[in-house]
Amino acid sequence: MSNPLTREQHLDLYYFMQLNRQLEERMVRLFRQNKIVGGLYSSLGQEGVSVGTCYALEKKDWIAPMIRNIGALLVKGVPPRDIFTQHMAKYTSPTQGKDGTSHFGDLKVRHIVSPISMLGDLIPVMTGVAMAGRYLGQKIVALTWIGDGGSSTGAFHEGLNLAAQQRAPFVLIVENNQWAYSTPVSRQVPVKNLADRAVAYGIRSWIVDGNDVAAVYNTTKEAVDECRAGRGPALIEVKTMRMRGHAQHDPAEYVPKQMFEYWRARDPIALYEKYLTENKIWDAKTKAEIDARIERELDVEQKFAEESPMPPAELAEEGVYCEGCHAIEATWQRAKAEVSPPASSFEPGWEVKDYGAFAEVEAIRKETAAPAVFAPAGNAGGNGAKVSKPIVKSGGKPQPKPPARGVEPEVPEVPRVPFGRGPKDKSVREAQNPRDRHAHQNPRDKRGRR
Ligand SMILES: Cc1ncc(C[n+]2csc(CCOP(=O)(O)OP(=O)(O)O)c2C)c(N)n1
Ligand SMILES: [Mg+2]
Repeated sequence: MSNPLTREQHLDLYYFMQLNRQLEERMVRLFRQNKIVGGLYSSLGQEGVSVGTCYALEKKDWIAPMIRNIGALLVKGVPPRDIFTQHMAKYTSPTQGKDGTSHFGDLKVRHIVSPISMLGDLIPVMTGVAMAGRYLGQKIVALTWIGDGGSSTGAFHEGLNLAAQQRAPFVLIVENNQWAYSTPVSRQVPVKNLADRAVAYGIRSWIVDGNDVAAVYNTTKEAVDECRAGRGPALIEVKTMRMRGHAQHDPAEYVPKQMFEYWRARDPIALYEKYLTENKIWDAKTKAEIDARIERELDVEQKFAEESPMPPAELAEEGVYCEGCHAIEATWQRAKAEVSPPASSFEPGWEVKDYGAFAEVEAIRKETAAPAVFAPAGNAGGNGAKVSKPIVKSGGKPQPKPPARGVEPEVPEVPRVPFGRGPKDKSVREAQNPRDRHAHQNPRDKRGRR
């Protein structure tokens, strides 16, 4: 893990990951005490993703977090009390108790667009933010996250195509945490690497070990720099694991135990602690000081939230629609004349160099030696476009190579299990042992029930 981070920055990454984890652990306790009103989603095991990606941004840049990105909110400077009060629906929360999870933003100071629950919709929205920033001359980058499940929505593909076509300074982090509710990635996507989808949009992509915070930071920094230099957008797939169920109500009994064990041994905070120690970036005393600071800060923030009042009943009628409470104004960082006629005027007319001819396609195919989509059956392949394969990053550790395009990836068979069912459930037993199912279906089989 060689990177240009200073000691302070290294310690910052630890502070934010640990703050993220401790804050969420406290919220789990509050949930069990019935003090959390809304849904509670865990980012246990994914702290390195939220923190490492957001830490690569500048203050002026924009984010739009999803449910497992509390770490990014903390890096952006959102105080833990906002997260506590928001989940407890307190009057002192950013939404004054109108929302029970993380649907809040900060358009003025921290540049945070509120989450949108419809998965994928933040992609076109943040593409718009990126394009608007460029238009206004702000030199900003916009970044959002999407899950493996969310990457199968129409909005994902429409948004990414728009971003690619507009060369928007937009970074998309695809959080491949292996599960979408109870559905494993292999059951909803026929490719192993979600980063491979970037090829379809002609944009650059990376694959990174999401549990290696320094690698996540470095890769995102590279992608952000590319976007700021006008070479966006960029897609980064982070490989990680959702270490809890979808939300508090879900015990995740459908996840194979060995899979949890595998990823538990790759806990991002434990790995980073080891890295800091081995590289002599800290010692036991520094760690104890940071941990104590987190404890102190969270004590104060939680107390504030618990002692805060619930909203007055009358508030339910107010603030449903914006009645002039939000003034949305553009912050111009360039002369408007640059983007107004006559400077912005151009001669109408379109040039299509090869007239879209087949001959040109064949020439590209010969040049790249890549099989084209119109190849005979049994010779599956790409479209001949010159787009590089994802760059695989893991902080110096060897990573399995992504399968060559057109090659069937090895996807492990995972039994299909209905959402929320555990290993003792009939449907799970049947999925794992098909003979049980026949036993039920065959009325002549003595073990079967009629
Ligand atoms: C368009 C859309 N479809 C379905 C849902 C319901 N939903 C909420 S979270 C979720 C699973 C998301 O899985 P993934 O994208 O992998 O994110 P993760 O929960 O693993 O972070 C689904 C299906 C939704 N919010 N929006
Ligand atoms: Mg997922």
